[in-house]
Amino acid sequence: TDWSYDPAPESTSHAQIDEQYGLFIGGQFVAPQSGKYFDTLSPSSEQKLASVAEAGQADVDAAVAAARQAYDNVWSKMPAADRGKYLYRIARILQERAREFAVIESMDGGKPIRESRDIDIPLAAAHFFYYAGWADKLDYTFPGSKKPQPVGVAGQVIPWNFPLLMAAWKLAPALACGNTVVLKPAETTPLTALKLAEVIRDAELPEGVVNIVTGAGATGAALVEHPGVDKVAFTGSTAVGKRIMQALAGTKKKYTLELGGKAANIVFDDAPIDQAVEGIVNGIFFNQGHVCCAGSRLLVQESIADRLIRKLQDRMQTLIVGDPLDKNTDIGAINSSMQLEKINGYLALGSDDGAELWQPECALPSGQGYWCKPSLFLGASQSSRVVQEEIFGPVLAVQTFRTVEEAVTKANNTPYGLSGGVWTDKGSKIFKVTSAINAGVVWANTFNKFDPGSPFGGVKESGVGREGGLQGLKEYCVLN
Ligand code: TXE
Repeated sequence: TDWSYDPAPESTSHAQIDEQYGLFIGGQFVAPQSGKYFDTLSPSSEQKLASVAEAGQADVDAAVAAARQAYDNVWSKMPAADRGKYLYRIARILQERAREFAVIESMDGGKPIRESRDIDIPLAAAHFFYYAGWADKLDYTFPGSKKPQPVGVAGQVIPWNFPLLMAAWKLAPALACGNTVVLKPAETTPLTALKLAEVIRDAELPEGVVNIVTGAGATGAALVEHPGVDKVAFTGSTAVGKRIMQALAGTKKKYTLELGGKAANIVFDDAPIDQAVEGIVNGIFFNQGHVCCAGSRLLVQESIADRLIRKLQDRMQTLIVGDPLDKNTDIGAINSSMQLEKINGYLALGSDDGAELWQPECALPSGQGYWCKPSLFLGASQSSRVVQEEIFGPVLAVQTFRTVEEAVTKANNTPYGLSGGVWTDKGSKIFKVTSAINAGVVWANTFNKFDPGSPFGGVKESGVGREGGLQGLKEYCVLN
């Protein structure tokens, strides 16, 4: 689907970033009670973009109290069709301000403007449109249930790889069925969530229905562990997801966790090879590889391995690493110095694991910024760390296989189960392999395709529950 949308003529192309942002609580921007702020940087220039409030326990208490009040007095009691109207309004304003959001997303997070303009922002608006439509259609929708009830106050914690889109994934279904929300964006990319707070204010949502608290992990922990929160939704690392699960054990909170991945793109010898190369490139280099469902492993059938790898290397020679705001850029800046350090740690591992590191002769921007070349690990063994662990960068581990069974065994042999890809000309092979792969989503002859109507989520260490579609909505409902 082409999610792009011609912004309305009044659309601002110009990014307005304030010097300082407070917390969005009870419909207003307020100062943090501790008076503490932190800087958010541009990963391409390492320059400060704004200072942002750091929410402490008292601020989280205030945000949860505001959400509770809005839940009890207004939002859960409102006719469902009216809730839908508010969501449509948010979607429409996001479209009108699409260019501004795209520029800020690329400045704060480092992703290429082509991606934030054509994917992140329009798809975020599409999520609000999609769930707006569900708001008044929930009665009798779920088998055996008369009228689903909202869960209550949702505490939502999101990561830095798709800042606005993750906010939309979390907020839209929660609001559609009558929950109120406290949302915490990631500390390296808070700006589009704060801009979204402005949109929510401009859409005149009742005060306290959406509250946004910025801060680091401690703020997230205070939120998910807050006794006033009824439902937790988290997207982030498997390590933190496990910690949250432990903290919630014994409470009655509902939760969904969307965690890491290590997806295999499996290419059979009968695949359309040029199309597969494009899919592999999109699978691992989209958003610098900061994608939980990235196709970070390539499994290629031995008989075509040399030819496919040569074509892939030729294609990688054409990739441009550079300024996120330049429309020609394919790979932008790595999101943070910490993430770059993590990726470089894996690149340094390579030969120790018996794999051979290959990178194209591409130039990296000189001077400031966090940059990484697109990289391949050739001949990686199944037990190597580059095959087993989530790198979350533009790094592809390449292995070969001979039979369908070997491909499936290798694909399933990691702790994760979020996504996968199959490339073949044979429909029967598509059915056989997609059903044998133990993952939440498996694409065939394409990769990284999203739709608000499609549920997304993982098995094994990739998480619990689903987001998107009707299944994602169900996670925010109590069904009687
Ligand atoms: O993740 P964290 P990090 C993976 C990826 C990456 C690694 C580390 O492999 O390299 O995780 O990234 C908040 N209670 N993914 O350190 O810490 C935090 O403030 C509650 C995959 O950034 O999990 C941020 O808002 N919240 C992933 C969010 O959790 C806590 C996306 C994610 O940060 C918390 C991101 C706590 N105890 C990273 N500690 C995906 N599934 O797409 C931190 N946070």
